[in-house]
Amino acid sequence: MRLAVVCYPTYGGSGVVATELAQQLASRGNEVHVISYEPPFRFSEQPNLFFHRVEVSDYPLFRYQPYSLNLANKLIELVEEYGVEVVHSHYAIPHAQAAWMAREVLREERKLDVKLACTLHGTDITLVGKERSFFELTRFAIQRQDLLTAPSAWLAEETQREFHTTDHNIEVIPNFVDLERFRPGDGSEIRRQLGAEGCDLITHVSNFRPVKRVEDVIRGFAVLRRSRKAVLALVGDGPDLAKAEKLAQILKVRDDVRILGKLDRLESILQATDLFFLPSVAESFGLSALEAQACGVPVIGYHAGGLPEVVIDGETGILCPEGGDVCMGSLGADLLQDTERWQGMRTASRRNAERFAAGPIVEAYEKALCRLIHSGSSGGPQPAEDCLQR
Ligand code: GMT
Repeated sequence: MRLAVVCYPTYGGSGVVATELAQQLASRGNEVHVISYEPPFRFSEQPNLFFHRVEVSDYPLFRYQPYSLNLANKLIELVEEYGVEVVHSHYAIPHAQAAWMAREVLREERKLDVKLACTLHGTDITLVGKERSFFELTRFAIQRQDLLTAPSAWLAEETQREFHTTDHNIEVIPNFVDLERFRPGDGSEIRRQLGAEGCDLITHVSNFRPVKRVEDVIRGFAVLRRSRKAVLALVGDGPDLAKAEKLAQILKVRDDVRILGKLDRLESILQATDLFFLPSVAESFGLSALEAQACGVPVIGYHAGGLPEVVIDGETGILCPEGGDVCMGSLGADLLQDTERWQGMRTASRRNAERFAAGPIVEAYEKALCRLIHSGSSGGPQPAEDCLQR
């Protein structure tokens, strides 16, 4: 296959999934062109994998740069130049709209037919896409895709509920994890560096947006801290980080909070971690929770969104009712107190993560995309075997 992958390059799950999928598909012999405004986080060069930058014009008349137009234009050029067969957008806005625009031009003027696939990731549906100023175009563009996927059944249902995409089956293909890279390991050196020797290490990783409820992380930690000697590591960056720091000061736990920023080797900190906190409003999947479990770290979060599809409540973590920061802190402390139960959860977490091994999940994507390419302009399912040439 020859495919274009459109994604955000930033520190966040959708860019990570898009990049890792692109790398895996390239390793399997497909020609993959990644398109964004800069090379994505976790992108590295390898055979069959190419990065193309979307150049954004800086004309003084524009108060807001029309990125979607630059992207659509780039897609037209790439499809023509490399014979791209399918454009796979990650995160609908504005990628799905730009891909649709490119396809219209290619069909009308060049008589070329490129297929469109879009993986929905979360807030593109649950927050941004729902906003009135985006709603109509998002609904239109996702209806025009030949293939829609979502990482959880919850997000697939939310999409159908919000956008009434009844004529579209959304294929659920979960996110995956590199089990070699994310695995239990010796975290003693990191614990030493963080001043967390002889105490518990709690970690939260995110882009610190309101949806992550980072203040609940701090409140939950403050509760846990009442009965346990513990350190909290905050990994990542975003608009609510300053608020989190302020609250830590108010609750008098700031001395036990380590603000680490964006880390390339996330696995090192996870290997040193005892509990992972993720109290999001509604996480479509929670890739960081999967990476934590792969390192043998139980997750404490809320029973919301797609998280219960990734964390098994009572087995690989604890899911409190939404907004239950006190529950998070006190049940987290109880778990750490009960070493035998905590060890059992560590083992179960790793086992649970093995359900999300990259191999079969990448294969599911490959088959779905292949089927599309060979489905003809009227769509219609084709057996996957006809698609895969290897
Ligand atoms: O939707 C977002 O907040 C952005 C997106 C990202 O780029 O980080 O995160 C979403 O996609 C991830 C990959 O599929 C999921 O693991 C996250 O759960 C999801 N975030 C939300 O739904 C809040």
